[in-house]
Parts: sequence; structure tokens; C-alpha cells
Amino acid sequence: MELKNKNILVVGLAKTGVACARFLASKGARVTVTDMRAEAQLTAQLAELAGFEIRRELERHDQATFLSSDLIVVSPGVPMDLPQLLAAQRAGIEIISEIELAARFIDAPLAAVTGTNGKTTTTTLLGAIFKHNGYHTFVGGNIGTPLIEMAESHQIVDQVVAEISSFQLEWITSFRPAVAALLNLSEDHLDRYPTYQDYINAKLRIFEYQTSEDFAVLNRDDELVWQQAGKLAAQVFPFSRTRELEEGIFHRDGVITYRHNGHEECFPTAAIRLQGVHNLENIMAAMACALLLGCRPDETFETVLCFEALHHRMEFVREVAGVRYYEDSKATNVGSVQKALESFDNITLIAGGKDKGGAYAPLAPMISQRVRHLILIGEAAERMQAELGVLTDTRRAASLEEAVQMAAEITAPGGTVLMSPACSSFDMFRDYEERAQRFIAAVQGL
Ligand code: UMA
Ligand code: ADP
Repeated sequence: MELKNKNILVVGLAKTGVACARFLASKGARVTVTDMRAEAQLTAQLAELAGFEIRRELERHDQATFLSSDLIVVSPGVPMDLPQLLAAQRAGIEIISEIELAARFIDAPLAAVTGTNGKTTTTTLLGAIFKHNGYHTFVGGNIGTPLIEMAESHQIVDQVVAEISSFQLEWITSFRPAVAALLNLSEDHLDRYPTYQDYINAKLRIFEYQTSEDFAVLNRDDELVWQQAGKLAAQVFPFSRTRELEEGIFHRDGVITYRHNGHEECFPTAAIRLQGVHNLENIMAAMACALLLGCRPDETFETVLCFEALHHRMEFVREVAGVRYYEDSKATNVGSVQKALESFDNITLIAGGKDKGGAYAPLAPMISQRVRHLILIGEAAERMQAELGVLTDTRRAASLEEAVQMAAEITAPGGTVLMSPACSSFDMFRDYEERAQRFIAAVQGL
């Protein structure tokens, strides 16, 4: 792809925009960056562009700039229906996402992981497996390091592992992973997509440019995911924790079995540290991707055995007066909270935050069965109370600290206090990490 002297517009100037602008400028393109934020809010980003000749258009998106570009590269946080993008699309201007740009400059095989939940855990594990197998591995994508940073760094890499979000897939035109895993599908990001189906369609694009030489690793136990199996060009490789498979990877009676082309490998699960049924799914998906791309079984499973849970995903904080406190700040949708509730009994659940527009009703059976007390915080509290409040003792708290205090007062010994919000954090916190730290501090203070 020739970039020299092309007029390229980068939309959004956060991590992705900075990395794209630097890469494109270093290739000799005439780069403009545009962001709705003002210069004062972008000091750190602009400092990273120092030394590069890059035009800026801040606090606005000028339609004329979009229309006079040869190519537009869009950050994941910029919605697809931005009027300036739609106008450029109508004018026939090429628009791509950052992962599309990066993939055009990546030679190494690509393993891509998507799904509503478990992406970061699976991607991190898969990266660790490749590294333990001796591959020079780059791990990036939605996990926090834009893929284009790899292209910019000139590292020698023989395997790329990418966490991929629906947002990043919106503007792809050839992105083709050698292996792509779809972990699960449940409602999320309905503040960005008009319908749940639009969100699903965006996610499914991960398979769009695969051919019969590639693999699609699919969750056999997730009906919505499995419905796609017949529609894909890639070879389908299922994983299951409920049924035996002729071809695929499955769990039964404490053993993970991998079957591919008449060959079988067995791995006993007793010594695995990662807890929870959902993590068994993540493990099988990561193992499938690794083994299909040539990793050795022994090294692969050694990595699985050593792998610990990532922070802020159902993490144990402390036991106080016979009550165990867990922090699951990364649970920002109903699907992840459901898995957390499946893991405990006798729960005091602290939930709420910024509403993403989905229904909370799918939590109803688990709330009725397992949640003794529900404490709601944040903007979503009212809607959650309306959908779930009749099912159990439900209260409101004005802050996370008040919620923790309330939980400590009402939870009987033997119970579990779980913060698993089902919402994003931006109404009350900088991000999910700050929400986690505030919860931990409140629990430590009890
Ligand atoms: N902006 C505009 N105009 C708009 C909208 C936004 O100018 O109409 C600007 C904003 O002011 C901001 C920039 O565009 O400066 C948005 O950038 P961004 O949100 O894409 O932020 P990045 O730092 O580039 O982060 C993105 C991903 N962000 C999102 O998908 C929202 C990061 O995923 C990802 O780690 C990073 O690229 C590297 O690939 C975050 C995320 O929340 C963690 N992802 C979602 C999730 O996991 O649920 C999908
Ligand atoms: P993602 O990157 O997709 O957000 P994470 O690995 O960061 O995934 O986990 C996010 C939340 O989802 C955490 O609350 C975690 O406990 C939960 N989770 C992890 N894996 C799964 C899974 N396979 N199914 C459902 N929930 C999961």
C-alpha cells in the first residue's frame, strides 16, 4: 500500500489516532488529525506527535477536510454514523479502521479474539502460550496497544495476537486472521448500535475475509455463536464445555480433549489456577487457536497451568467478619455479571453505573436464586431497580463507599459481597480501574 504524499485524515486523537498519525507520517503521507476535543484536553497526545509534520483540526470535524482526503482512518471510539464519515463514504473516499491499516503492514500470522466477554483474558493467555512456545509475539488491539504500533516499531515478530472489538471491525475491507475466535455473544454497546443485531453483525465481520485455509474457533455452547457456523468460509473448529466433539476441543470429567484431523491430546484440568466455568471456555478457545497454529501441546498446557486471573475480573479482595468480598469491575454488561453470579451463592450484589442501553432482565433468574441483597449505584440505578427490584431486597446508595458500608451491615456471615456492575464506570469514575481501586479501598477500610 503506497502512502507517500497521500492526503490522509486520522479521525480521533487518543491512543489509536496518535499511533496511526505517527505511522502514516513516517511513511511520507500528508497527515491531518481531527478530534472534537480541544487542544487543552489533548496535551499528552499532541506531545507524542512532536517532531512529526502533522496538521491538526481540533474541536471540530470539517466536512471539507473529510471530502478532500485520499484516505480516512477512523479510531474505534468514533461512531460509524458520524455525518462527515457518511458524506465521505457517499463521495467514494476510502475509509478504513486502524486494524485494517495495521493488517496491511503485518506479515506474521494473525490470531484474533472477539466476543462480548473474555477477550482480554483469552488474548493474554494466547499471547503467553505463543511466547512460551518460542514465538516472537506481539499482543495488541483492543487490549490497549493499537496494532499499528507493531508496524511502526519495526520489531521482528512471527506471531500477532489481537483482541478485537466490534468497533474496530466496522471499517475493515480485507482484515483476515489465520485464526479467529468468537467466544460468546450477549447484549452490549447498545448506546452505540441501533439494535443488538447491528452489534452482532459488526462482531461477525471478523470472519468476513477468511478463506478455507483459515480457522474460525466457535463456542459450540452459545446458540447465537453456533448459528453462524454454517455461514463461514473458514474451517470451523468448535469448543464446548458441555458436549463431546469429534473435531474440536471440549471439557468432560476434569479433562480437556483436543481432537483435530484424527489426532487427540488430553489435558487434566485439576491443577489449573484460573477459576470459573467461563474461564474454562477462555482456556479452550486459547488452546484451540494456539494448537491450530502449530504450538506444541506440552508448552501450551504448561502456560495454561501457570496462568493467573487478570485483575478486576472476579478478584477476591478480603474476608471480613465471615463475609468474602469480590471485585469484578470489568463486568460491564449483563453477560459477564451472569457468569459472576453463577460462581457464588448467598450474594450481596453491588451493581449500576453508566447505562449502556441493554436489558437487565436476563439477570432476573440468577438474581432471584442467588442474590439476597441488591445495592444499586449510578445513573442506571433507577432502570435496574425497575427491572430487577421486585426480585430481592433492593436498596440504593449514593456512592460506592456507601454501598460497601451498607453491604457490610446487611450481609450475614458466610455470604459474598460482589461488585459486578453490569454497566460502564464513566458516570462516577475515570474508568473501571478507578472503580476497582475505590471498591478495594472501601473494603480495606471496613
Ligand atoms: N472523538 C472524536 N469524534 C467523535 C468521537 C470521538 O473526535 O465523534 C475522539 C475523542 O475525543 C477521542 C477519540 O476520538 O479523543 C476516541 O478515541 P478512542 O475512543 O478510539 O480511544 P483510543 O484511546 O484510541 O482507544 C481505542 C479503544 N477505544 C474504544 O474502543 C472506545 C480502546 O478500547 C483500545 O484499547 C485502543 O483503541 C487500542 O486499540 C477500549 C474500550 O473501551 C479499552 N473498548 C471497548 C470495550 O472493550 O468494551 C470496545
Ligand atoms: P473482555 O475483554 O471481553 O471485556 P475480560 O477478560 O476483560 O473480557 O473479562 C470481562 C468480564 O467478563 C469480567 O467480569 C470477567 O469475569 C467476565 N468474563 C471473562 N470471560 C468470560 C466468558 N467467557 N464469558 C462470560 N464472562 C466472562
